[in-house]
Amino acid sequence: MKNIITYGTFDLLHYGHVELLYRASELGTKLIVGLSTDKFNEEKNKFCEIEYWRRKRLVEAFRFVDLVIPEETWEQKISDVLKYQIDVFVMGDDWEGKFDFLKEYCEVKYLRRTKLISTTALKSVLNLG
Ligand code: C2G
Repeated sequence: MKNIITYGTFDLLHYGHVELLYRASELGTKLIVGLSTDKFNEEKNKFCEIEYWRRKRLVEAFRFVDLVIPEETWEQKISDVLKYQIDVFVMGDDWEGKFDFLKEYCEVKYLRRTKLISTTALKSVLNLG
């Protein structure tokens, strides 16, 4: 078994998110996703269009996602890595270097971000502000 974990909001789920999740899943045998709760998004100063339970249902729908857990704090990553015996922590490279402290516990990989798509761009197209 090779356990992978990644984290995100996955608001207005789009193919950039799917590419990241799929590529992360290809790195191992089990993919766990830490999904930012609505409350944590407020802490991240990130206004989220889609509420947590709907985002959870969407992310859980992918056959290559094995488990979705709530992401409630910045600090939970080390305990998650230990609790779920994570081998590889994965994030898009817009986070390059930000989670290198986890190298003490597992491999850390930053995958190329998918160009020309973002939740922000979708919001402006959908006039969501
Ligand atoms: N992503 C991507 N390509 C895009 C958009 C997003 O590869 N065009 C990746 C991001 O790099 C991230 C993941 O998809 O790894 C989820 O993106 P967000 O939902 O925007 O995640 P964010 O709000 O940055 O939350 O503790 C970490 C945070 O929870 C990350």
